[in-house]
Amino acid sequence: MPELKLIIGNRNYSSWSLRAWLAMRQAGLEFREEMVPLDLPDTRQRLREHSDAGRVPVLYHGELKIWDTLAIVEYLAETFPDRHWWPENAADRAMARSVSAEMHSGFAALRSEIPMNIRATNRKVDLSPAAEVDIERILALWQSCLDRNIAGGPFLFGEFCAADAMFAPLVSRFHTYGIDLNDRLQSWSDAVWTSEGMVWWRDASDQESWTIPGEEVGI
Ligand SMILES: N[C@@H](CCC(=O)N[C@@H](CS)C(=O)NCC(=O)O)C(=O)O
Repeated sequence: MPELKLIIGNRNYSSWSLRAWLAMRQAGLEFREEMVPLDLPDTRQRLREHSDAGRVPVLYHGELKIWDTLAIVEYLAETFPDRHWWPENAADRAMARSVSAEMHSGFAALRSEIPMNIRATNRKVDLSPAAEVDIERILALWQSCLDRNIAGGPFLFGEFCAADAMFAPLVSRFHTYGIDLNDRLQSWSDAVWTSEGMVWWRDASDQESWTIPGEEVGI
């Protein structure tokens, strides 16, 4: 089997890198990684060496290159069907894909107003009405997944799946900016936050030396 290599950005700030990496890590795949630190003078050129889209993550599987997080997850789900990427049941799987796609394409206000900053805690930001609407929708999405009460674990669809990875950066954001969750959502959020892969990624974020001023928001 050809080697898997994932190109990622800084762990502390690159939310899309985290999603792909965590899905792969929690699925138990062996892969190498290469980091392209963001917001440096040569970042743009280095990203373009991997993809004309100029963004991370990018996955190499031997000679094959896949970019954009959902495409990476779906490629891996096809290529490694023995691993757990999506729920077993077709209706659950359809919902997991729907919430993941909504995350992938939505919540622009929230994403720009409270960037992922894993190391930061106790930040306060005055959110716009649009970001508040995003939060309401996200909470409702999570609740509707958990209300399905799927056995097998504490995650959105029981066992950890790609949908949990898609929302992992929001778990981090809600933690950083102190956004309250009800008990049920908090226990899911804690399960993601303390999952093996997330703990490893958080520890590695703590050791990074880069600071991106534009991503340091809140007081
Ligand atoms: N739709 C893309 C979004 C990827 C993306 O926006 N990645 C950011 C980092 S989280 C990036 O590469 N930014 C380029 C830069 O900051 O120069 C995906 O799902 O992978």
